[in-house]
This record gives sequence, structure tokens and C-alpha cells, in this order.
Amino acid sequence: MRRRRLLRAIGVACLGGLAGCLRGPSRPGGDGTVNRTPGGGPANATGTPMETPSPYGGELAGELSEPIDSVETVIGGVRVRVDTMAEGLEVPWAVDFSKDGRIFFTERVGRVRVIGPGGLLERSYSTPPSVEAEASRPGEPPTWWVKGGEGGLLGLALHPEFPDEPWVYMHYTYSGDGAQFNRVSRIREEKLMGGREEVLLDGIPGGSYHDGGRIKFGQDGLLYICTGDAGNGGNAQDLGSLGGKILRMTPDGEPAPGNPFEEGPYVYSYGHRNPQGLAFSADGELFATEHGEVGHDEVNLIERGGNYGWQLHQGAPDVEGFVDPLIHSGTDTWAPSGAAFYYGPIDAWSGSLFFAALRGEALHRLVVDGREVRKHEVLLKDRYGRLRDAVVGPEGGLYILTSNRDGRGRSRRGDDRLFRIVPGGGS
Ligand SMILES: [Ca+2]
Repeated sequence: MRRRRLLRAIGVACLGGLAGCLRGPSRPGGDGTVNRTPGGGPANATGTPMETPSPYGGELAGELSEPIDSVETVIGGVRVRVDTMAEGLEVPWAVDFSKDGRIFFTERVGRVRVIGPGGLLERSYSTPPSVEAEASRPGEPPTWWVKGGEGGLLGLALHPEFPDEPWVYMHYTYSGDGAQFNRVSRIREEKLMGGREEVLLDGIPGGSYHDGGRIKFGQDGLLYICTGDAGNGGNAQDLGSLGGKILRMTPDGEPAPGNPFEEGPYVYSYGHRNPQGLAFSADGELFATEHGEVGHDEVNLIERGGNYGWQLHQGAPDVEGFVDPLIHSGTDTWAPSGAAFYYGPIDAWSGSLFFAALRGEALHRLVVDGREVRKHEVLLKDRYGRLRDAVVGPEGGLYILTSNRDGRGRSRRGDDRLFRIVPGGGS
């Protein structure tokens, strides 16, 4: 039995053939390093120790998977290469990177997926008990509604020391007591796959609309969490409610030391309607994107204890006691979501704040100086459809998730996709 299990595992690990597997990494470009198993594993025929088989089609040696497709193009006057890293996805929502080379992402329908050395792993890493959410079929016209609405499995963040600290954090919508809520939980990695779940904070207001959902670790090692008002604007000004906030917790799920409000120990800032994007600058400043009402989408510089206005104020009315956005869309609609500062190899973009936009179907680039927005450029307008997340990978690639199968988009061949933008011209 043990032998059969081992051979099956070897079969999964060694898509390149058993001989290649016994030799070591079968992946082209591998540097010959292998993950050592504490205590050593079984020995093969040559007497050298065998490693715990990887479920990912190769050893986790820190290198990212090769793209499945690449095209050269120009974006905003910059010559780039756009790599497709995964396709045929169902409403992917958030992406993060492990230093062992794996790319983790969520699909709103309830799956955590992983791209390993051999490409996208077919089976799910984890399937948390989120509300049942669905995706539209490719080619289906927009219906505005799919099961689950805006809820489902949303945010994802790896522990800053992952995989040494083997925790994957998630934000998802769940059903309980006849209503819907959101929770933040973490799963422990076991044998290179998602294991037991530990709920850190639940009872966050949820529903079919305005579930927030973005989570991200800051340079301070604390977890920041976007929560929506769940369609009840009164939540946002109520410090006793977890809705319409940016929350902050320790990696163990406790209120972060230094949080500003006794009556809301997890609250970091409030007066938010439906924030969906978080980005930290190199010097640790936090920026957040937020969906406004009838346009009035915002990019905010987040201050500890700040009141960002909803549902008392929209736009930038300069009222004492409230923090105005750095920029807002007026009556235009961006529907901004995931955001990231870019410090990659494309010089023209270095230091820019990018954010993905859904209804506006574009990638926005801001040049921010303090509270001043020096430049605002709209890229990829209508090229890939609705965009959900923008994240910079460990190699400096700009990773983008499409969201064309969320019921509101018109999906095309290959949707949904994870693609990345790297310098073009063969460099
Ligand atoms: Ca505001």
C-alpha cells in the first residue's frame, strides 16, 4: 500500500518521466537543488535519499512556472511582453507569491489554486466553506447576476514568512443564522497542500453586494483587511460594526497593538463603502481603492483612525474631521479593485501605483507624491475586459487577473486569465 501510494505520488511529481525524476528536477532550467525532507526520506535504487514527492510537477526550487503563451505589444508607449500564466479560470480574485516559486490565487467560486513548476495544478489547494458562488460560461453575455453575487472566496495573502510559517490567509463570504457574513481565516499547509482551517475573525457584515475582501500584509507584519458596508451604509460610520472598514490584525488574529479605537478593536480606518484594493508603498504608506456610489470611486491614502466619509460624504468636499480621497472618478465609474506599487524593471513605471478596474475595464497608473497625484494614465482600456487584481511578482512582473465571468462581463476565449506584463524586446 505504502509502495503504491509512493509510486502514484512519483507519477504526479514526474510528468517528465521516472528517469528524470530519479535524476532530480525534470524541469528545464532547474538548478539541481531539491527540497530536503527533515529526517530524510526513503532511499532509491542508487542509495541516495528520495525527496517527498511534490504535487506540483517539479521541485519547488524558487523559480516561477513558464507562461503558456506570450505576445509582444505596446502598453502606454512602453514595449512589453504579455504572458498568459493561467486561463479558463472562474472569477479569479486575488493572487500572491511564495518564495518557493509557487503562485497562489483564489477563484470566487470557492477554490484556492496554485501554479507550480509544472503549471497550474488541476486540483484545488483548498476549498473553504464559502457561499455557493458561480461563474458565467465563456461567451455568455453579461447578466449582471451570477449565484453568490459579489460574495464567495475573495482575498488571499500568504504569511510574510511563508512557507516557513505555513499559513495561507483568506477572506470569504459564508452563510450562518439565516444571513450572510464574511470571515477571515487561515489554513495551515500540510504536505504542500492546504490543510486544517483556523477562523480568525467572523461575523463581518456580508451579502450579495459590497463584501470588500482584499487582505494584505504590511511591512509591519500585520494583516490589513478591506470590509464593505454590505449594502447598509450605516455600518461604515459605526465603530461597533466590522463593515465599511479597513481592519488590522496580528497574524494570529488578535486586534493589532496600536489600533485606534476601544469600541472597535480591529478597526484601523472607517467610513468606507466598498474598498477592494490595498497597496503599500516602499516606505510603508498604505493606499486603498474604493467603490463609490454612482461613480465617485476613490483612491485613498489611509491614515490610522481616519474617517473616509461614507455614507455622510462623497467625493472630496473638504469637511473637517473627514479624509478626502487623493483622487476620485466624479460621475465616471472605474470600479477599482486590486492595487500595487510597481518597482519592477520597466523604468517608465517605477514607483507608480497601479490599480485594476472592473466596470471601467482598464488598468490605471498613478504617479503619487505625498497626497498629490502627479499623473493618471488609463491603460489597457477595453483590451482584456474587467480587471480584478494587480500585483507585482517577486521577479518584478506585473500580474493581472481578469474578471469577465463574474456575470457582469462579456467573456472571451481563454477567460478568465492570469497574465503578467514584463519588459518586451526579448529582454
Ligand atoms: Ca470617501
